[in-house]
Amino acid sequence: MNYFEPFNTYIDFDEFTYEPEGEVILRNLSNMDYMYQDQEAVNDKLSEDPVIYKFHTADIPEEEGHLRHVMSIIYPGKIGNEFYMTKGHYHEEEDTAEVYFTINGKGKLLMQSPDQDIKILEMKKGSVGYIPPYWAHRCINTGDEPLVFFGVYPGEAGHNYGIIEKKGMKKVVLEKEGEVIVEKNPNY
Ligand code: PAN
Ligand code: ZN
Repeated sequence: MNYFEPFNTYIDFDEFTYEPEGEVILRNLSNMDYMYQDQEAVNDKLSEDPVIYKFHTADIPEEEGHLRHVMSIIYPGKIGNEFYMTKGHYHEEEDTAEVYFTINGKGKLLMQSPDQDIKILEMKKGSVGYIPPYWAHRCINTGDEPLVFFGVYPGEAGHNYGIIEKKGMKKVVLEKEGEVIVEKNPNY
């Protein structure tokens, strides 16, 4: 049998580098412009096209038995009054879970069940958020520094962005009068 070789990855807790880098995916505003509420604010920022987040995925087979892992960095910022966030997804294999360990910053881990229940966990340095099977998950950076987390999920999980790309999630996270508030998504 050909055994997969063990390996280490090194995370720098100050610089948020990931070594070896793995596959690096950058998501700019133009990759998710339709996901923000305030389309005027989107249009104002599109020429600048800021990087909203990036993530490094270690080079591991997308197969049952393996544990894929990732370091994600969501930059601080807002589009209008809506905080920078990840696209969010369900897993393609819906009965697969995930763990998010926060390394830096603060934010919210917004989850939605197939029955449209919403659960929100606080993310802050040291929090280990458990995303059970079936729940869609999105991270929102509500702070003023990068929100960085390390995530681990089963190799076969896959990603299903479709429903959230079409409808968004039931709640949005905004800043109003200096407060972080969670509101019903008016377009949902
Ligand atoms: C994470 C996410 C990563 C980027 O690795 O894929 O944070 O978020 P989006 O995939 O929503 O753009 C994960 O949850 N993997 O399953
Ligand atoms: Zn996931």
